[in-house]
Amino acid sequence: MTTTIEKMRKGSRKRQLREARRKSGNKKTVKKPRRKNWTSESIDIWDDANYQTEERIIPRGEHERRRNLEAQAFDETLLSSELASDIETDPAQIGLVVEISSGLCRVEIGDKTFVCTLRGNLQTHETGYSNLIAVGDHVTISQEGSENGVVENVLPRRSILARSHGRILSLQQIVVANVDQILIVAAWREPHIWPQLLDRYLITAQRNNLKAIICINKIDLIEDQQSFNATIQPYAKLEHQFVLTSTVLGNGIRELSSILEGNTTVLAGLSGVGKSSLLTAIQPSLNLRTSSVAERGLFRGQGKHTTTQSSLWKLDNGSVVIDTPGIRDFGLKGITKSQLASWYPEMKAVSGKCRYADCTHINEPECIIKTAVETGSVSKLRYKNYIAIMDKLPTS
Ligand SMILES: Nc1nc2c(ncn2[C@@H]2O[C@H](COP(=O)(O)OP(=O)(O)OP(=O)(O)O)[C@@H](O)[C@H]2O)c(=O)[nH]1
Ligand SMILES: [Mg+2]
Ligand SMILES: [Zn+2]
Repeated sequence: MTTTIEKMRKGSRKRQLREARRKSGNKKTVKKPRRKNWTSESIDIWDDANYQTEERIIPRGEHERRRNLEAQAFDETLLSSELASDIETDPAQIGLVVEISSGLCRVEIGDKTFVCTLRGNLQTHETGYSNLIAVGDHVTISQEGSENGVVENVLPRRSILARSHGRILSLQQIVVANVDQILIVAAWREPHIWPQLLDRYLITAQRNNLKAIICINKIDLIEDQQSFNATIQPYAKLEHQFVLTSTVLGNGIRELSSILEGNTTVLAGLSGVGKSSLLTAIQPSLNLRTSSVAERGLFRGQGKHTTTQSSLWKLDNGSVVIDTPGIRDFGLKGITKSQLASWYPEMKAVSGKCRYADCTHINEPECIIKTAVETGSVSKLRYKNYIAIMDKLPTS
């Protein structure tokens, strides 16, 4: 609801800015950010091939000029007015970002949802991130009509899940914000389980200080119990919650529901593993879009996503979940070869006992990790993945 007082506030804000611009002698109008259609075809998929950045490029110095201008305008008049404190503390204006698409976002305040643009003076500049807001963010908005608004500020985050930027190596993209835990979903088949990816996700969870839960879905597709056990046992042994599910047979759904209860959880996993299906199995009324690998018409379903945007849902059991499009990789940027073992808790536990202090645990003699692999206290599968991941890391 746009109250008269808010309209007045907006009107006077514009007047103040106009006046300040006139005084500073700069007649140029500040361009509004490009508005894209909410329903536009462009999709925000975190797959390297399709990756798009929302970073806007502004001329050097423009950011500072705008800040000075605002400061100048508001120094003069607003400070003593009651309106200023009103803007900062009005709890009705703080909302939760539940979906983002091409520069627009949906913000929930109570039982209302507003489609919002971002205030032009918000910049990614020097934040180290390629995006300004993410699903799960708490933001302040000013309303424009009953269904629209403008995001004015992003409130401090208690946690983030980030991934390496596809093209600009020094940047990271915030995938979601303010979550407690990450549910790593893999399918036993369709798409085929890929243990190395599980290890990469586990490293990402640790780097983001998020509790990780491993979920192996589609256990109705187990064709050989022995080979299943051999593959998943190393993961069941880790100190993470571990759940086996089938949305077809109903296995593990109640257990998964209680793991989510009371927490904010982001689901991550390849496209087609069944993330949306699991959420719908927990709460059928969600009825999230899902589609089979065959329907996608692609081998292993790795190229086409059914879920195309992250979206936040509040479930009846009191949990908050964020469904994401298939994320192939979070990137391990910043980890060097000599640090990799420290992200494997079972290796870290015995580290420092090798003959060489900078042992990479591959070819060096008298290596305690290699001995641990032989005796079985470090799994052969996890160690094999360790070597494969190591191969792609920089030396220092
Ligand atoms: N056999 C079997 N199929 C499943 C199971 N869970 C989901 N599926 C099927 O797997 C396909 C993909 O499921 P989705 O839930 O769309 O997968 P997703 O992970 O959300 O995929 P994206 O949205 O593309 O990231 C659908 O056809 C589901 O019916 C399961 O436990 N067993
Ligand atoms: Mg999905
Ligand atoms: Zn070693």
